[in-house]
Amino acid sequence: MEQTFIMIKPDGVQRGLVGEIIGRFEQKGFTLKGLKLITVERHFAEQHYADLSAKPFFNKLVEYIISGPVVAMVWEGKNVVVTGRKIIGATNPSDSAPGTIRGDYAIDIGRNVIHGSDAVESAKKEIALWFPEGIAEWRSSLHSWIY
Ligand code: RTP
Repeated sequence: MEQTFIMIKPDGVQRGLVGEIIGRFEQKGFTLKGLKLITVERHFAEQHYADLSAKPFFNKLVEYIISGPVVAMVWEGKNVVVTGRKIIGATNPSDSAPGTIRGDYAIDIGRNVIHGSDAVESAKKEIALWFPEGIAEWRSSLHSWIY
């Protein structure tokens, strides 16, 4: 079953949006497979965003991610990578549709509340980076009829 990596960024944690965000993924029908509150070091944030290291906003982005604890999660379900990105909304909150997380809770691209993997391959890499201890296997009996 497909998995994605979702991170509630420091502004989302500080604004008390953790419960709301988790609720949206739960209500959609996805399964929570990994969850932790963690403050990461500069080197780790740089590794997570390595693909963006040439961008002019890279340093600002890294400062933002290490500015406080984040909530790192693994969510599982059919097409969860693409659907997760839809639930999150466009990168720039000015373009995010109302009803999406960024559309409802963010204004500034530099404080856009949440990250979600952009492809199945990057999800695998990000899950391995953020959960080197592995993900415990469990399956809700309620979910057997959803897929
Ligand atoms: P994310 O990785 O956080 O889910 O975001 P994304 O795929 O939607 O967007 P991406 O282009 O990968 O950018 C990663 C994060 O960098 C910050 N950003 N700042 N012009 C700027 O100041 C700027 N552009 C991007 C955002 O926090 C974005 O989510």
